[in-house]
Amino acid sequence: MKEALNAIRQQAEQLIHAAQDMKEVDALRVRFLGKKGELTAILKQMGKLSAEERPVIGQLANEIRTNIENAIAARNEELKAAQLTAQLESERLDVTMPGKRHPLGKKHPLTLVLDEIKEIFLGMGFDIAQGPEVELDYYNFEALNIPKNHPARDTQDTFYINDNVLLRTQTSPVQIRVMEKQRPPIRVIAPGRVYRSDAVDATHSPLFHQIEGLVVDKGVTMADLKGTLEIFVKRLYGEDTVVRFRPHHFPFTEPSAELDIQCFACHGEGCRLCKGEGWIELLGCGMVHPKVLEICNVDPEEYSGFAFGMGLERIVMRRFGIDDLRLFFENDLRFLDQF
Ligand code: 2NL
Repeated sequence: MKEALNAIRQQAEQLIHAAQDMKEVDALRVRFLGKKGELTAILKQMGKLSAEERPVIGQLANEIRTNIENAIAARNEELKAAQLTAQLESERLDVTMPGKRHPLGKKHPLTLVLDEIKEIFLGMGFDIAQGPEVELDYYNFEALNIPKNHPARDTQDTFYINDNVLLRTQTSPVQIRVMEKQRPPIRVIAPGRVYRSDAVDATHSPLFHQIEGLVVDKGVTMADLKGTLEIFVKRLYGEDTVVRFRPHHFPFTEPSAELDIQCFACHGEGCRLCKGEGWIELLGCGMVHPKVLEICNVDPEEYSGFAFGMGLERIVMRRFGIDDLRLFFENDLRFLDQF
């Protein structure tokens, strides 16, 4: 029996030491120490022993049990440590590796310049107004004193959705809506997309951008118009910019004018940029027509106002030397990355 016990000890220790995971170790515990285990099986035969042999064998059996238990605990510790080491190894981070670069987008050139223009007018106390791009004929034309037979209404220029609904051809309807809703004093700019039924080429697009402005209050005069727009132009193009106002005609303003800036390339001499003119046309403006005020329920006897409008694309093209309008709308990253 002594030999049998020693054989169990030897085999158990060997197998436990060789076990590759804790499940295997547990199986060995059951095999040797369990209720139906090998050690128990031997102890069940203790009855056959003599009174002298019994305590000796009993002590040996207890010793072996303790030995096996210790071997199991030790092996489990080893396996746990090895598992932790392996896990740490597999999760190792190289903190010296270079970080992943996330490409940063850029603002679109139209947005860059529009942001500048908004900032200038916000600085002069203007609010920014917005309105629908799908408009009623009434707000786009009728309320602006553009009569039914006016060439600006020509279906060649306007995208009509039906007789009364169209894509706005200017942002003036936004300002008409402001006048309807808000009593003077009014100081707003209305930047946004506008639509004209034009064939696409280097200088035409069916979608482009306009910034219009409107000031209505008691005692607003042409001098306010000239002063405001001159400040705007000098902030946008530089303090030394030379400005001139030239008489013009719009159905919605009276009197009307166009504002030119002296060509910054040739200083008025005439060159390729200004097509020999010496001057570059920048915007249209005028005193709001009394009929337009009346239509919006603003009493022209009490109030007066000025308004202006400009196209964004041409301003941005001159700023960056862009010669083809289509570049703005193609979203070619080789173009957009340059700003
Ligand atoms: C241009 C000229 C202009 C206006 C727009 C306007 C708006 C209201 C009343 C009166 Cl609500 N006028 N807008 C006035 C003068 C000129 O735009 O050449 N735009 C590109």
